[in-house]
Amino acid sequence: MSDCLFCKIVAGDIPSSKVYEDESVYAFRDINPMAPVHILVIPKLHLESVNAVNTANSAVLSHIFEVIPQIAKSEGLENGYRVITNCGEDGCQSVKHLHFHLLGGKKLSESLD
Ligand code: DGP
Repeated sequence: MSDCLFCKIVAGDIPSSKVYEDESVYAFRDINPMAPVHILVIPKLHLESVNAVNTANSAVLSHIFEVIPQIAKSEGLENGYRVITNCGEDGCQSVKHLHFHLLGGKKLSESLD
């Protein structure tokens, strides 16, 4: 989508600190890190949120969850990590392109709200 920030990052039109890329997935460091390691893992395909996942596009989701442990390992997160996706207004989703926050590198808060 031409006006989507993360589509522009995937296209290289906006610079990012790339951590991983393959044919369908892109991962880069969050501009406002909430933990020592804070990476955004996204499908290259523009999906607005988890609400846009369906049987026609869900293969990229399983692939993302194959990739996340590889990234976690390469980032040294042997002691664990957290994966979060925010959805919609109440979920405080600010960028309307499906993304998974990969957080780690410290003992994270038990609170999820
Ligand atoms: P969310 O609130 O779940 O929609 O998270 C969006 C995240 O995207 C937020 O943690 C900050 C990050 N972000 C926003 N703009 C940019 C950007 O231009 N570059 C990078 N690397 N991250 C961004």
